[in-house]
Amino acid sequence: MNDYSKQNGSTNNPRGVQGGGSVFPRGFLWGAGSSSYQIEGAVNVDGRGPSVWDTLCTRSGAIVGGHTGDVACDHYHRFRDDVALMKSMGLKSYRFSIAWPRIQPDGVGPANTKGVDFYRRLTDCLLEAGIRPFVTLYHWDMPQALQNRGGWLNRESVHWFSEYTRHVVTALSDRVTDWITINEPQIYINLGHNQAKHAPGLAMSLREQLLATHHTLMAHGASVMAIRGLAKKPSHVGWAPVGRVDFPVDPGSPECVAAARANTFAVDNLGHWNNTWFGDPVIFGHYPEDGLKYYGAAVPKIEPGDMELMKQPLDFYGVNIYSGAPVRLGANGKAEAVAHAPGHARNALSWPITPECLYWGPKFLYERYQLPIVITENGMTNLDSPDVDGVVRDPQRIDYTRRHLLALHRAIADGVPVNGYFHWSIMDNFEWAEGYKDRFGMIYVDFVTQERKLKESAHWYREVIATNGATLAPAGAAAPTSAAKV
Ligand code: IFM
Repeated sequence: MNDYSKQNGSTNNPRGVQGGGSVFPRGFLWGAGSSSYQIEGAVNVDGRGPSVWDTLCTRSGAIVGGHTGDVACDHYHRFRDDVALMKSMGLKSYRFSIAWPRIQPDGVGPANTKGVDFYRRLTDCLLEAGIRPFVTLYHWDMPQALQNRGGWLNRESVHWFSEYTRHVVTALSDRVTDWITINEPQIYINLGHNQAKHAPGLAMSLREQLLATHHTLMAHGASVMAIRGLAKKPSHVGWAPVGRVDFPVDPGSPECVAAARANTFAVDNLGHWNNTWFGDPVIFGHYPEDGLKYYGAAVPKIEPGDMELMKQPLDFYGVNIYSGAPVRLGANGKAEAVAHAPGHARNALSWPITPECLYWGPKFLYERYQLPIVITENGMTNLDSPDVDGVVRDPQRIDYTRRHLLALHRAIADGVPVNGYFHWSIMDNFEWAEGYKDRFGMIYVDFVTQERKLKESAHWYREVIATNGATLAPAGAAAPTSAAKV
C-alpha cells in the first residue's frame, strides 16, 4: 500500500494528522485536475486523430451553444503559462489526462512521436516547477476509429487499451510515477451508452451497457498489468470512479449509519449510479450479488479469466465526489431519502451542496475496500465573471471547498488514510454537454481572448496548501457540516 506521507519523510502517525485544528498529514498531496479534451484544444495538430468527442460535437443540438473542444483553453500551446500559474498557487500535484488519439490517431499501431512529445514537455515542465504529475490514461476521448469498430462494446477494446497504456508508460514512466487508469466509467456508460448525452452518443440496451462496462473493467485490469510490467520507476496505480454517497442524517444512530452505508453500496438503479458494480470486480474480483439479481439476464457472459483480469492490486482508491444524498432510517429498517430543505445551497448545475459527502464517502469506501483514498475530483461550478475592477470573486467556491476539506479532515482524523485531494478543476474548461456555460475552475479563462486570471479561490487555496490546511478552520468558525463523528 502506498503511503505518500512516508515518501515525504513524515513519522508513522496512524491517524496521519499532525497537530490539532485542521492541519493535514505531512506530505498530503494538494492538487487540482483537468482532462485532455476539456482543455487542450489543438484537435488537428501534430497528427492527433479524431475522438468520439470531436464527433459528438458536430451533432446538432448535442452541446449547449454548439460549443466544441476545438480550441478549449488552448492548453496545448499555452501549457507553460498554465504550469506557471499552478506553481504560483503552490500546487503539489497536477492531475491531467492523456488524449488517446494524440498517441494513436487511429487507436492502434505505433505511437505518434509528436503526440508523445507534447506530454514529455508537459511533464518536464511540471517537474521543473516542483509539481508532481498525476496521469489519467482515459478521460473519455476514445479514438473515433475504435468507436467505428464498436468501442467498448468490442472485446478487443481490452487489448487496444493495454497497447495504448504500454505506449504511454514506455514514454513517460521515467518521469511519471502516479497513474490512474480510467476516469468515471459510470458516467460514460450511462451518459454515453444509455442516455446519449455524452460521447459516443448512444442509447443502447442494458445488456450492451453492461457489456461495455465489463470490457471497461477488464481494460482497467490489463492497463494496471501493463503499468506494473513496464514502469521504469516504482509506481502508484489507482483509478477514478465516481462515488455515490448516501449519508446518515442521524450519525449518532448506528442503524442509520448502517442504512446509509448499505445504500451507498447498493446496485438499485438503471443509471449506473453505484459504487459496487464497478468497484467490487476491481477490488474483490466478482460482481456484487444484489447487482447480479437486479440486472438478471442482462449480465454479460463472463469468460474464464475475466474477473481475475479485473482484480489487480491497486495502491490507492481514487474517487470523484461532488455531492451526496441524505438518508434516514425508514420504518422498514432501510434507508429512506430525505428531501433537502427549501432553498438548500446548490451549485450552478443545481447539484445540492452537501459537505458530509467528503466525510462519509471516503470512510465507507475505505471500510469496504481497505485502500488509501485519493480524492481525484471535488469542486463546484459557479457563475463566475470578473468584477468591474477585474477581480474574479468566487466566495461560493471558497466556502464549498472549505467545508468539504474540513469534512475530509474529519475523516482523516477518524482514521481514514487519505493521501491527496485534487480540486476540480484547475481552470474553467469545456464542460462536456454543457459547453463553456459551466465554470468549474480556480483559474478564470476568457474563452475569447484566452486570458487567464487567478480567481479569489486560487489565492485562498494557495494559503490552504502553504499551511497544509491550517487556515481552513479559523478559531470560532461554525462547524462545517451537520454530521458528527460516529
Ligand atoms: O468536468 C467533469 C469531469 O470531466 C468529470 N467529473 C465531473 C466533472 C464536472 O462535471
